[in-house]
Amino acid sequence: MNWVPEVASNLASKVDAVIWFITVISLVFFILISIFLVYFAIRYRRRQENEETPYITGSHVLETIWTIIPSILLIVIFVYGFVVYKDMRTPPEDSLEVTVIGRQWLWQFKYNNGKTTLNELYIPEGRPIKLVMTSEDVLHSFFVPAFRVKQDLVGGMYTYLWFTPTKTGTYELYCTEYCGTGHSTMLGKVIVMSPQEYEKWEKGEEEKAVASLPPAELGKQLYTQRGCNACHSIDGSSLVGPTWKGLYGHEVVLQDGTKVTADENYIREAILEPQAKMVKGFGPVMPSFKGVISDDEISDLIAYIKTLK
Ligand code: HEC
Ligand SMILES: [Cu+2]
Repeated sequence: MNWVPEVASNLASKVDAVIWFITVISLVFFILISIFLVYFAIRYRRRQENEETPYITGSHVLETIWTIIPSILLIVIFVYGFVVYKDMRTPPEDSLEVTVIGRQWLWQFKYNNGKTTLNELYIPEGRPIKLVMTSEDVLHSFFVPAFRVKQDLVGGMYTYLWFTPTKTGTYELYCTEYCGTGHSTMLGKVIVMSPQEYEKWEKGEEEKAVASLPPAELGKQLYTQRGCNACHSIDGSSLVGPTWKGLYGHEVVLQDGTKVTADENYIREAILEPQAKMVKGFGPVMPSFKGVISDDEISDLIAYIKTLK
């Protein structure tokens, strides 16, 4: 049985240690107090009619003991927690910085090499990572259980957190601040790569390997990678945005009542300037993907949408 999530950062075991420390102390006292409670209830129960409770004036020794021991324990808990907290709030000087932008309802990551990714954070193993975070709209909260880090993203200011990933792999990223209709789909992945793999990724060498897939397949991957799935279904149901099922080649009714046929150019414009033509019955919540999604990727997405009849 897993009591706590996987341990995949340098901070994770420290946080776990504090939690176990507090949990064990609490358990010991809980059991001790429960045993005495039951024992005393039986031992000093009323045995006969008219039995009078004795008048007890107290014991200085006992009172001193049960004041001082818990006080010391609480101070130890505080100091231990504070030391770990201080560590978690102090990123090393040589941290690799990534900018995180939260918006309804996706995660955007910006790297020093100019790359931008959506809903997928790429980082190397074994290096301290500092995330500098902000929100474009409401409060969001960045939470990766395997790293034991959680921090709010607040509009108009920067917050940060840091950790050193200690294991390669893919880890779940959650938004843990209720941020509107799409909150539950505001999920992401943290991809921890070996330093060699990361170097390749930074230079963009791995993209060629993927490009051998057919466009519609690539588009299908982009649908989740770029976070379109947070708002668009492919099965005909309406989420925050209209479904993509049967979109291509059909007429779309716009807010002003006019109709347009959803062809390649319509879809392209919808991605780059979502508010240029508003679909009837939907709000202006789709973020522009200008500068985030390349022309190639738009073509792949269109190819994918074409397959959704
Ligand atoms: C935050 C929610 C949200 C996300 C994320 C989102 N969209 Fe949208 N999208 C909408 C909404 C709402 C509309 C309808 C209003 C409008 O036209 O802007 C829409 C409309 C569209 C349309 C026109 C659909 C139609 O039925 O006419 C296309 C095409 C589209 N989006 C593509 C994308 C692609 C591609 C992505 C991912 C790269 C994406 N969207 C991500 C909310 C979203
Ligand atoms: Cu959120």
